[in-house]
Amino acid sequence: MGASVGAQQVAERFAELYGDRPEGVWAAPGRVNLIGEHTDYNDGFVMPFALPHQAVAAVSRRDDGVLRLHSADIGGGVTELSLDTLAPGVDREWTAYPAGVVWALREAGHAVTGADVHLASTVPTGAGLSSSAAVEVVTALALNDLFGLGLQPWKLARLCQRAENVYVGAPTGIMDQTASACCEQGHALFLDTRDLSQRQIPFDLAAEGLRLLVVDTQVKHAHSGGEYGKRRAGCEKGAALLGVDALRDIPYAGLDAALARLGDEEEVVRLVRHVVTEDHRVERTVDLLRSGETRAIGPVLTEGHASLRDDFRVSCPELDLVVDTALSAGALGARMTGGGFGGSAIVLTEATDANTLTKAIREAFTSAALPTPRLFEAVPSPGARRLS
Ligand code: GAF
Repeated sequence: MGASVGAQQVAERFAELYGDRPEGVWAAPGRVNLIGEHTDYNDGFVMPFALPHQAVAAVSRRDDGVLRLHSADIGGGVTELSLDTLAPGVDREWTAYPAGVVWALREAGHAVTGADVHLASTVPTGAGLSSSAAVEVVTALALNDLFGLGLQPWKLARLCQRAENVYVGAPTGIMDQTASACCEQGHALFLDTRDLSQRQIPFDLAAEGLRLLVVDTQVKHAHSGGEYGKRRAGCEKGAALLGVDALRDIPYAGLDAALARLGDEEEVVRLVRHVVTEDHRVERTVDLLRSGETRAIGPVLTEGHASLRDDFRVSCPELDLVVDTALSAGALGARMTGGGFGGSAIVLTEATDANTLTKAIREAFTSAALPTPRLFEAVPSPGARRLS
């Protein structure tokens, strides 16, 4: 599938389904995270950028308390829901993401009276590239515009996170929704997840003769949901043992002393070490990019992978294979991206080496009798916006 789906095509399908043209068409992208993994629920730093792959929604208002949802990507017809019956933890289907956003908006007191929605997305699902956040954010942005709610993008991201945490029941952080809502073309987003303050960092790899490849292993290990929650709980335990609000409050310079205080809490020690060093890696990456030393971020990305593999333990053999193969074939740096346990890795490379690396990774998967991974170039793209 290509990276984009046309506004016109989505509007036409809407008209077929609902009998009239939509009031508008909106888009919200998936993301890759350059660095800063499993830091967002520790009040830490992250640095995602938007992909060209996006969820597109054609939407019209209704005033009768009915929400109608349809997806071009999932079999089945139109799902019709009554707004009064929306409740957390009930819906286990894809519809929980857009319906959860409507629920979160209404719970926060916003007058959303119903909608007809048709969605089509090119964000790969189950690949750690935030396909769910893209659906949430595009729904929130459309309703924000149509009902004149006047909510800022960061606020929409917060409501989408609430939809995911409470309505869908996934204990995720704020990174993915903020990335989809707030990223800008040609930039990575340096986000402080404590207060949501943001800086757009210019990130134009092509101009520097570089490429960033995304390698979707197409693997999703079944235990991912529960393991994410366990890591989060372990981090919260670490913060409590250390007497801080969140692990963000442990300064890098004070890491050894903090770890010593944790004594024989070995698992917590590993989690704390990852989070504190990862926050530091985000800050190093920002400094390097701001001083024009883009190639020097490669080893920082690779260090981040080792920390996720050995300390945080969220990698898997397929992600390690991508990283090891890319580095042996001359990549500047590589790491898993997103929550882990499958999904995607990113590889920073000289543009001139991109084909060699692609071939080496494909061959390594073939030799290991694994399905061929999906590879594409990640170009920092626009965040959520109205298309028509
Ligand atoms: C997933 C979550 F949704 C994010 O909030 C973040 O925690 C990420 O995993 C790990 O950095 O994408």
